Amino acid sequence: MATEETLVLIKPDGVRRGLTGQILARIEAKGYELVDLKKFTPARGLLAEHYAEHEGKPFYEPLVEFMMSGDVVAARVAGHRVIEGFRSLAGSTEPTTAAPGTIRGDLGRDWGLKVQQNLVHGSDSPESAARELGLWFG
Ligand code: IDP
Ligand code: MG
Repeated sequence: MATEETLVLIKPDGVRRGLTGQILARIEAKGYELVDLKKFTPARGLLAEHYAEHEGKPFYEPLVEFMMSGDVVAARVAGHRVIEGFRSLAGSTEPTTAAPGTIRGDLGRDWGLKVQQNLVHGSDSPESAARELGLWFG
């Protein structure tokens, strides 16, 4: 069986705050493999496809604007059960209540904005991972 892969994004807040290395180090320290990495400012079209499931929600436009506001680091990450494992490392969506010990719980906070700036994205299922890796890594 091929090793499972997931898409991790370090969002613009993580890159701007200089947390890229710390976040990637947590992934490596957990034992997952960084297969490929790229850094660029994503275009609206890519983000619209990536976040299609959220279209129409109140935070959708702020989310897209936020994600276009600077460079993102995209990582192809591999390992047995990495999809579930990275979601566990990341912590829950809302950084105020994300568990301490997680990326969002240790390094994130609520800034009182229309969208939660919560440092990272991780694919949430094998179907999402395949779709998102195709979008970001082609
Ligand atoms: P996830 O990143 O934990 O999987 P999703 O529900 O997929 O969370 O939402 C995508 C992103 O949209 C979140 O990471 C966060 O940045 C933002 N977001 C989600 N729900 C809300 C909300 O209720 N208010 C503000 N921002 C939100
Ligand atoms: Mg999600």
